[in-house]
Amino acid sequence: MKYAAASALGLAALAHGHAIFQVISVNGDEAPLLSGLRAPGINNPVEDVTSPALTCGLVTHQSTDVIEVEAGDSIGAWYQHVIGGAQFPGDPDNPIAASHKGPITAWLARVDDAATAPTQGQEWFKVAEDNFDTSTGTWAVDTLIAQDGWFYFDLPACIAPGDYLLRVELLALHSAYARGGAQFYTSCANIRVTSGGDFEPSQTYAIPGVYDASDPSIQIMIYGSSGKPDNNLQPYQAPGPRPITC
Ligand SMILES: [Cu+2]
Repeated sequence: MKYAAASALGLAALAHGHAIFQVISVNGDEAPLLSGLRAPGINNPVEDVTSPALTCGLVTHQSTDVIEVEAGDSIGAWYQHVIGGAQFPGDPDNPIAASHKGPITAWLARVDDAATAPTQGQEWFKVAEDNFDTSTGTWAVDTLIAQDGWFYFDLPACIAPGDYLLRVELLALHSAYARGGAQFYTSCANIRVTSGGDFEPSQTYAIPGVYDASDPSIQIMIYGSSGKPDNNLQPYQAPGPRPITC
């Protein structure tokens, strides 16, 4: 009986369907698993917007590899249910449970050396976001699932050469109707921009610090009058500033 109870608990834990950003790609070239990444080993979300873990997750995998990119490159961030991929063959919650609707955003912080820079105390600016398509009712997370766990964005062409931390945030809103119920899934990547423009951000943001738990993009009921997570087909924008424009 004791064993059976433990198994039932184990299955309940599997049902959460969380995810981890664990591989980066550049123009379709995939780096090895966890190469260049500061990533959590456990797929639990961060729900406290004041937690240091909001920055890059509760980091347990800390690569010192630096991924070389050029401004304008297509960057991919690969989310999977657990480190390495699916939790088991046929895992229906890989790359992430379909319930976990929400936006995905990408941020940069300029650093002296991406291999060794601390995640805390950096000055971040947003470079990309995918929110919600009101015409189709499609969230960024729906697109990620349709692309086998990949979120793609273009690194703006004006980004200046140098080292950066790249932060990717998947924000799951399925329980966000309650304060503190929004789920943040983030890792960061060490990148080196080898050619680009001369962009200098006019404004930067502390992470944590940029968000408030009561932000209407964070505490939000996404289930519309139909009962579906369609935000009543109203526009939605991820929390924080709009991405930079070149
Ligand atoms: Cu989850």
